[in-house]
Amino acid sequence: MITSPFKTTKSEEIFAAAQKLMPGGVSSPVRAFKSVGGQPIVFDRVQGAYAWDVDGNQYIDYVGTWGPAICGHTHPEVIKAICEAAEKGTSFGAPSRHENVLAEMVIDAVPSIEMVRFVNSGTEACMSVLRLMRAFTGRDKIIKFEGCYHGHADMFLVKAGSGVATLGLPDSPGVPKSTTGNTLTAPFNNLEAVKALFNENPNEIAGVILEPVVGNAGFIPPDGGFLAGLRELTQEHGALLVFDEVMTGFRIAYGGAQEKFGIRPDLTTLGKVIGGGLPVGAYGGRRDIMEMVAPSGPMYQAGTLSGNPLAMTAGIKTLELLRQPGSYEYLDRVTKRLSNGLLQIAKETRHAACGGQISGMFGLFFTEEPVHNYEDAKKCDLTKFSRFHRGMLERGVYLAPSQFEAGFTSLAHTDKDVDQTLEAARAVMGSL
Ligand code: HOZ
Repeated sequence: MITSPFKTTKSEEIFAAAQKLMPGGVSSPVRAFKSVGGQPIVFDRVQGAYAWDVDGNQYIDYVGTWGPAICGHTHPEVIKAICEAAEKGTSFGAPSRHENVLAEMVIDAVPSIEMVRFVNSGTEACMSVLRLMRAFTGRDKIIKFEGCYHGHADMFLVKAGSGVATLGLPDSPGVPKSTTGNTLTAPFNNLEAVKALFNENPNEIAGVILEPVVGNAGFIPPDGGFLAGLRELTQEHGALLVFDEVMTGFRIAYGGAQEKFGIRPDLTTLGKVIGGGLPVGAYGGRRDIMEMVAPSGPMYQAGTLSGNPLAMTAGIKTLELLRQPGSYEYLDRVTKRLSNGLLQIAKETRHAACGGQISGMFGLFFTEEPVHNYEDAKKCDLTKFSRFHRGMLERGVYLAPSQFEAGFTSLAHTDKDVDQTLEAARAVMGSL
């Protein structure tokens, strides 16, 4: 916790220099703190549940490098495995047995995955899966949901979440209308809207892609029956159901949202946790669909660093740690205490708020009404969130710098960390 006066002189110096070197001073937009104001904090190191900035401030970290750090940052066993693997080479560009091991672990864990292809990021996984959806069905149109984010490939930058929502950007310039013309959108949790799109576009829709629990418009779980309804509708119309489990995969359950909710999609995208903190993505699903991917089949997709031995090794060790009995029970218990505690404090300090958690993924909105979709999320009090964010930062709690991002805990977060976080929240909400 930060006890001495909060100083950020070095962060400011480094970020000022960064702004002359990189657009907005960052390598990815949300981390620039634009929507919450103030300067971003420049990190020096991370370990367990904590991050330290270049000025020496220590934070309880609820971003966890945006999800991958589910075992805690720099877990000694993950680091040891990476170092040992690095001795043998950092990139092969050839098959390695690490790929088999991680592929088997993914196939065993994720109910719908029979075959998997490794790529380098969630964006890459989603753009590849989209090509596969089209190749397999021979149809061009897809349905996505407002506020869901499937990476920054052109055809997904339509009413997207994450940084696009955070910065309040219209759909991005540079994306030709011809590229997004086949991307249809519906509000999350609205089956009627999806039905209408299927009826208006008979035999034209390749599939429906969604984050089964939205994490890129804040944390928004599916209403009862929504995922099952999508499964039925897609089957009825000969379309594919695709779960983007880049965030939820191995996070809300070892087998992801599809295990948690008992719904089997046709295809799934993964990222974040399966790379244990190194750059990885993956897509997988039914064998008959995956066999369309080159060189098995004609749908082309490739990558020099795909299946990278260091990333595979970090992923394998991370999944081994997660597989230990009690991991998900622990994540759920700690995160529930955090989430319930935040809601209780909001109530006591008379701030309208709603939120929740599933296992180690959580969210909090400052709003009167429940949040079922992106439109609801946009009605929340963004100014209050910014002030809350700043106050927490100054008290040593690092939250995602956007109302439109989920929070993440890890196996390294303790009850004491939660107590300290709630103590900080009480002080901040009391002063808003
Ligand atoms: N798209 C990431 C979270 N949804 C943000 C990544 C980053 O800014 O580092």
